[in-house]
Amino acid sequence: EKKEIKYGPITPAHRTDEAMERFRDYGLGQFIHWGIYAIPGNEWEGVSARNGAAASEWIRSWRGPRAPKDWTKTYDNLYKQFDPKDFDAKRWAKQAKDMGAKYVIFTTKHHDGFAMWPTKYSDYNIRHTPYKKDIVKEIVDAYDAEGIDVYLYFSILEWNNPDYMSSEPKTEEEKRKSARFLAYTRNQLLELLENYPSIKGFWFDGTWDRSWVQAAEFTYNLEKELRAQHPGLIIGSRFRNDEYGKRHFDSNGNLLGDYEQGWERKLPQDYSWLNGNDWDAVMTIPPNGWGYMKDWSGLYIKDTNDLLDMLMHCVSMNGNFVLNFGPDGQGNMHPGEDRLAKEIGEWMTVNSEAVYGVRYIDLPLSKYGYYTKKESKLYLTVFNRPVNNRIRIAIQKDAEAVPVDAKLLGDAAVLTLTHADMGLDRDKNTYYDVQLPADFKADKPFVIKMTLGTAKSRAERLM
Ligand code: H79
Repeated sequence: EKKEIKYGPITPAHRTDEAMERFRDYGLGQFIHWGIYAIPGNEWEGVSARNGAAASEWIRSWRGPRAPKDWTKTYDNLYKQFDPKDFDAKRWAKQAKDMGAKYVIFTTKHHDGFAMWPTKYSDYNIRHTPYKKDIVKEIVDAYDAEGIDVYLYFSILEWNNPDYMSSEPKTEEEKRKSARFLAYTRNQLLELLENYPSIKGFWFDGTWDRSWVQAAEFTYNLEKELRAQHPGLIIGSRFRNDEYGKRHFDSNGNLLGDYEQGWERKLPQDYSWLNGNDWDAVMTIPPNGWGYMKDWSGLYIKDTNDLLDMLMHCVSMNGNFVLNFGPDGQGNMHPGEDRLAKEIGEWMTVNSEAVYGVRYIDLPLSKYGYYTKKESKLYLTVFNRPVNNRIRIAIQKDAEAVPVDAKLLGDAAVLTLTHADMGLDRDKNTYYDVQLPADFKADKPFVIKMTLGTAKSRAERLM
């Protein structure tokens, strides 16, 4: 039964305007978590704030065994040391470009409340650090210049703001505080749009507390206001909830905002879970930890093949894969991040055709890798190469389009493609076998590119 909802979605499901089509084509994005948490780098006095899956941007809250006695005060004064001598936004933008990222999401303000732009609405901002300059502007300008779309990460919650509360305001005093905090948040968001008009969207966070959830009318109106000020603006599903407190999706199950933000450090396993919605998945390189972590030792660090697997998993289901970087307090990426960015970029140079602008294709799942599709081209990115070098493509018997030729990306040679009708599920499917040359060497995943045509056009080609 459909519920009457006052504060449901403002934009239609599956927007078809140019800005949204662009979002849909990105494939790969970069996330950057940078703030004053980069200074401790997940440690107090050389000791990790949390063993195992530590999130370094949470150090103010998670404390750790060697935190100073007044650690929150120590933390709130770190901005006085923030002076990243090596920071060069152009260098980061160039690196992102070389990696193949089509968009970047940059932290303007995390849960600690520190603003990386010189906001008029709080003194706790970059202007009052020794660095002084507007970091958000430097990022926006540098990435714009590389043709990489910019999205701003913005956390609503603020640990150090006396006006912020996590619970629902009850007393008159609390209601005044809450109203002040909402007005402040509105001011900051409008300020970001005014200062950085070239940005394409927002990635919201920290919206789970009751103080925000109870403000459904306010947040609904604010979303309208943001959209009115910035046509084409793309907003994720974490921004707000309906009047029943339903977050991400309203009480009728409709997506709130333009893309689903539910995939943080995890990926959907089944295409049907996504309900046709646009989405992104954001991923850390260590198990957890978005801000700079000095010490990666003892943690499982994802390697290039892990990340490419996740990238193809996402794009094969119409999602964008956003890989996080946590630069240090001087403005340098972690050396491990530099290496991964380079390796992903090298792979993308040959294979990005299977990543950008591709769509899901309804084929029986392949045990070799992931399918993507663009117009009449079908791609299979192979992660698991069979010992007989024969890659079997199963296609539904009633499919209108079948592979009519095959080659490898980065290699001009035509591969042998044979039709076979003797597979295990042959009542439903028919099969096309691509034969890899026995002397073909690959130490990375590789992409088989096929043209889709009618079975008849295939027969004619073979004549
Ligand atoms: O910025 C990175 C993390 O610091 C941030 N999001 C990424 C992009 C992040 N903040 N919190 N979390 C991730 C996880 C939070 C989980 C919880 Fe809750 C918040 C547990 C309790 C409060 C939300 C509400 C999830 C469960 C209840």
